[in-house]
Amino acid sequence: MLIKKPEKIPSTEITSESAYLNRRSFGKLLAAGAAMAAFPARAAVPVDELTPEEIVTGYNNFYEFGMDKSDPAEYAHEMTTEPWKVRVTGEAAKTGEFDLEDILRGLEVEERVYRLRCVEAWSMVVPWMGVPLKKVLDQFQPNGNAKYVAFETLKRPSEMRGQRSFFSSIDWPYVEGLRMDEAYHPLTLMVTGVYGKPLPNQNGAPWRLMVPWKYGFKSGKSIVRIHFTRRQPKTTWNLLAPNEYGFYGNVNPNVDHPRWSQATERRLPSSLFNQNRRDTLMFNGYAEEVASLYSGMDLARYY
Ligand SMILES: Nc1nc2c(c(=O)[nH]1)N[C@H]1C(S)=C(S)[C@@H](COP(=O)(O)O)O[C@H]1N2
Ligand SMILES: [Mo]
Repeated sequence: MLIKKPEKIPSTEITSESAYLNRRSFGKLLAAGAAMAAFPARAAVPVDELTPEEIVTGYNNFYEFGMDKSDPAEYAHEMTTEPWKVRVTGEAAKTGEFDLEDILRGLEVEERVYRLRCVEAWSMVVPWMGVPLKKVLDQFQPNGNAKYVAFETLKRPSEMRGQRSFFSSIDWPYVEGLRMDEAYHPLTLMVTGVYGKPLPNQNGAPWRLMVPWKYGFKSGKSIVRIHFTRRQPKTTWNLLAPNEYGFYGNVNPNVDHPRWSQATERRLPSSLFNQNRRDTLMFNGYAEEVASLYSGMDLARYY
């Protein structure tokens, strides 16, 4: 995303307010969506349609396997995902190395349909399967010094050809992080599947983060380390281009990327003739649920 400029953005199209998609049971989330739909900001409230599975699993960002959108689907099968160990470190009572199986044992997998908004100004609607991150983190009993949590992706150049690439300027492993209150928010999910199936490697098998109100780059894939820390962690894209990618990465139509507008997005499938462009919503449409996390913060400064 550092390398490729998105195409020019026409600013004319009037688009829609989105609502949660009612697929199966979302409990509280569905209730929140229904409440929002009852008081639409605009007249028409079309329900988001699911992005076709072949796009969700065929158009990916996973730089460990290359920079083209088709590279992850082509090469991610070279990554071994079994067994999968996760190292837990830092400010918590229970640290050490754990089998992913043991971490997930007994946790109920839910389906959550979320919009995914990439910082490159395209978006999808994806039926993820997963467990609330809170249920994962609680097991390790983070202590009072844990103000942030960092997530590290697998670093294994022998199986990840993008990590061997001369063209990559990323300092592997890929690291992302959240404030603890963001991590504990009920919308924040550890994803283990999509479209009712185990997560394909190109989407971050065997488990990846999904924080639906943030740009996609905040949701690291193929996580092997969880680190609780007192200090805001250094994160991959922020290190690479601090003026373009902040620590927060909250979806915000009012704060443009230095090289392009964030006011609108192309909802995939999108083509040259039908871009399927729509307005980008504050916090990707999840403001009702998450805006209070940032009250009093200057979001133009903490982008
Ligand atoms: N480890 C890792 N995680 C990553 C990325 C990456 O390159 N490496 N790309 C991010 C970006 S920019 C986006 S938009 C989403 C894309 O997720 P998807 O391919 O499952 O749609 O993954 C994010 N997680
Ligand atoms: Mo992205």
